Parts: sequence; C-alpha cells; structure tokens
Amino acid sequence: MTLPVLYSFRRCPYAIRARLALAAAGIGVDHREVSLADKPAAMLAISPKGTVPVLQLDDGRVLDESLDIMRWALARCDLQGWLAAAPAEVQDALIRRNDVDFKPLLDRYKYAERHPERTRAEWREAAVAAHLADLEARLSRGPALCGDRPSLADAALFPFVRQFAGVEPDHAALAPLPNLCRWLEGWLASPLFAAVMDKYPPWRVAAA
Ligand SMILES: N[C@@H](CCC(=O)N[C@@H](CS)C(=O)NCC(=O)O)C(=O)O
Repeated sequence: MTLPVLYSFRRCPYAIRARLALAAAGIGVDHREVSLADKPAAMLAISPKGTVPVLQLDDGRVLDESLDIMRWALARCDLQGWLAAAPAEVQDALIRRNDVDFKPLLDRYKYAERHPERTRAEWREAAVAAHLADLEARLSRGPALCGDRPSLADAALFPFVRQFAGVEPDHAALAPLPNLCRWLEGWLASPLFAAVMDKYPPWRVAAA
C-alpha cells in the first residue's frame, strides 16, 4: 500500500495542525518538505493555489485545506476521541474565530513594522480581545478548550497560540493569560507535538 503524500512546511501552523491529526490517527505519510519560496511543481500540479499542507491520497484525491486533512484523518481513526470531545458546532466556531478573526491580528502583531496604523502592543491587545481572552476563560474552567479532554479544536488552535507566544521572548505576552500559558506548555511538551516536528531537507524529485 502506498502512503498518502503530505506536502508540508515545518513551522506553518496550518501544516502543524494537519500533522497533529495525522499522527493522532496513527496515519503514516510520505513527507515532502516544501520551501515556500520554491514550491515543487508536483505540488502545484495537484493544488494550484500553492498553500501547504496538501495531502494526496492513494486513490488520487487531494485535500488542500488543513481542516479537511484533520477531519479526514480523524474520520479514519480518532484514537484520542477528539471529534467527540465537544459538540461539532462549538469546535467549528472556535476554529472559525481562530482562522478568520485571530489569524490576521496575529500576523499584524508579529509583523507590526508592516502595519504602523497600530503599535505592536495594540495589535497584541486586539488579538487577545478577539480570541485569546475567551480561550483563557475556557481554560480556567477545565484543562482543555471544551472541558476535560482535548478536542479537534485544541489541536487546530494550538499552533497559532504557539506562534503568538513566540513573538516576544519568554512567552511574555501570555503572562496575563496563565491558563492559556499552562495549556500551551502542555501541548509543547506532548509526545504528539514532538512526533510532528522532525526536520526534513526540502523535497526534490529524485533524479531519473
Ligand atoms: N486555508 C489554508 C491556509 C494554508 C496557508 O495559508 N499556509 C501558508 C503557510 S503557513 C502557505 O502555504 N502560504 C503560501 C505561501 O506562503 O506562499 C489551510 O488551512 O490549509
């Protein structure tokens, strides 16, 4: 049986969430590390929009949205019960707010020099107000975003909170959000995260 092919970029939060779900489902992949500055023609041929992650299944189907990859993997094998850990509509709303509202503010906070209409601190506060303050409140009530057990939403949001925490040294921006900080540290220390952060050289087509 041929493994599904995963085009991925190590630090991309969308690729990380896809790799977490694939690993949580115990699904092995043929990993192809992509340089975003020099995307492989083989990837663009199956997904012209040119974003990672892209998963090519052995029946030829192509999944080129991170959430589709997560849901496909967990539909095959949800060993950790991520789908059932909370109602789908609650998880979907958290993910939508992360991707639609928070991500643009995260980018402005991270690259504040390109967005001088607000200071870095103001972008940070906007990101907290739009999303992270609610995550903090949720995590003051239980160890995971939707209660006792991690859900798909926890895995889908974690790489973005990781990126937020990494903008300033020592995760300083998370100091006012102690429960979110504890949750992040739990994910960072998890064997699952370690398992998806292997380093690969950029993939090249093997010479004939
Ligand atoms: N909606 C897509 C977004 C994926 C995405 O934007 N990935 C970034 C990397 S983090 C990318 O590939 N950008 C294209 C580029 O930088 O050229 C998904 O969820 O998979």
